[in-house]
Amino acid sequence: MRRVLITGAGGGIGSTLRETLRGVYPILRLSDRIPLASARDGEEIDRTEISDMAAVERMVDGVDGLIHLGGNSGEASWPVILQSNIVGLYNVFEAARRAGVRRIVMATSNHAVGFYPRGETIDHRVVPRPDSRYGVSKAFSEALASLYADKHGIGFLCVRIGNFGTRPIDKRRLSIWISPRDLTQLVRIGLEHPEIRYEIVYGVSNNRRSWYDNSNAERLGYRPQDDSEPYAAAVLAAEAGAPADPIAEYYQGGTFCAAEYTAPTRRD
Ligand code: 15L
Repeated sequence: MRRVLITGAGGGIGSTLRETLRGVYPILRLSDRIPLASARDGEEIDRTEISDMAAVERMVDGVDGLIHLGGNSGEASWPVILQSNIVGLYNVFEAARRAGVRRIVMATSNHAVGFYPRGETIDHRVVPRPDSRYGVSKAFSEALASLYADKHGIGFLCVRIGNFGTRPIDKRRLSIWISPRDLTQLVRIGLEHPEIRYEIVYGVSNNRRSWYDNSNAERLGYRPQDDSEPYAAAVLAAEAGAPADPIAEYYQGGTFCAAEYTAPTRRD
């Protein structure tokens, strides 16, 4: 990997990877629709709105590996999701194919499978159960990645990211948290592992309270260093007595499941 592109490089995950991947590859190309801090040694700065195919073609030119974090990172109206996460995503994969990009690490999300109950442990083989329009767009990204892997031979690591941060922020996130160093490790596996064709893994640390069987990531060499448990007592104490929505509490996707919920009976 000579030139690695990070889309959405101005977001929380992107700006962290800008630091943790600094010097790992000869050139990091950093792209976002918002302005980014100026390029340092070994960096290139790009400003692209991914719904604009001509701009996306320029963005991927000369790139060997791509980390796709761009698009909308939460629930939004259908027109917003459609532009950023469906049209924009298609543009990135299709332009990458034309440009000969060999590897893509796709930031998908726990919300592609958010309607699995918290009582169930799920692995990388379960069918999607999206909990939002955003979750549907992430399930779409996994399907589009599968097509580009099978038909065009691009290697894909689809990482269903839980919640990224320096610490878990609430009870739900104790089960899905991922630390910066663990996500960096997973992203590097996605770019560097010699045998990746199409893989789905969970982007979570080694959390004792995990809802995931992440054996596929382990098979690829992932050895997470962090666990949310040392934060658990403080997180739970801060939440004690707070009113809980029964739908949000029941499902892994939490409030993404409860939002706009109108089903008369719960599907387990
Ligand atoms: C996600 O997929 C979002 O990008 C992030 O903002 C959080 O909402 C996270 O899921 C989560 O579930 O905590």
